[in-house]
Amino acid sequence: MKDILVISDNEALVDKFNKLIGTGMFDPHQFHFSYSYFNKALAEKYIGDNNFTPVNVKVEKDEIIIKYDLVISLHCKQLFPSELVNSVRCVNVHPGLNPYNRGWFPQVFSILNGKPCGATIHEIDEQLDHGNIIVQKEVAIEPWDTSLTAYNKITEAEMELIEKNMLDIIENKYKTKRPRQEGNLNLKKDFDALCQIDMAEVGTFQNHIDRLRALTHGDYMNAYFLDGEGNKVFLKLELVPKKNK
Ligand code: 0FX
Repeated sequence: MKDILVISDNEALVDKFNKLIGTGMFDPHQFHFSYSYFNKALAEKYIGDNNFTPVNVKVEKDEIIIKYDLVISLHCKQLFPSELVNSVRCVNVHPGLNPYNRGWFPQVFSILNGKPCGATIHEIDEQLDHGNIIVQKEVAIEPWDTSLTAYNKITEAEMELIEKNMLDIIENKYKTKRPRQEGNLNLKKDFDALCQIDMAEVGTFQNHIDRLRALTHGDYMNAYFLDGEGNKVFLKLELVPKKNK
């Protein structure tokens, strides 16, 4: 039996993963779940839960290397140190279609730059969302998609990939392929910069609609402009597609 550490900062995905384990598809005793040591929301909710514990991958890498045969990052917000990725097989479930728009919130950037998006499961190397690809699925972005509707399709694709491929991943029975190019990388600071709207910016309606739908994601307050007194005014877009019969 292989001991597997799943590290995630995304509670919804952990719930879905646990439901899959509950179907009897995997041995539940193989898995231990952790979240990032700085994730206050999960710490408050799961304090005292022995199967969902905080972890600092840099500080605890030696213990992880000794204890586990496989580490799965299921949207873990820590960068794995080189020593860890070079000593244990580490696999990342990523909400983007590598190598396009690697890094932060891929669908936001795909709406803006038109690069493909989807879900990828890949081996982790020393760079962000960069290692050899195990499996991936493209998701179409429609002109009426917002960040949220695109993201929902992507997380569905991620679960589909997990369901179909996780047994082979656990057993190390898969072939990988190298990403066909380096692609591009976006960081949190790139997303933060997008959020401030310059009211004097000139562009087409297409540019402006794309910017606002890329920053529209449920209750998140992303896009804003500053009023005359320097206060932020947040905005989001509603798109209502009406199909011809
Ligand atoms: O867990 P996750 O879906 O993914 C993020 C990165 O995009 C991913 O590349 C990385 N591997 C992973 C560890 O972290 O992120 P999230 O749950 O913080 O956000 C989900 C979506 O919500 C995001 O794609 C866009 C939206 N969002 C999130 C925040 C925090 C916003 O629109 N505004 C926000 O401030």
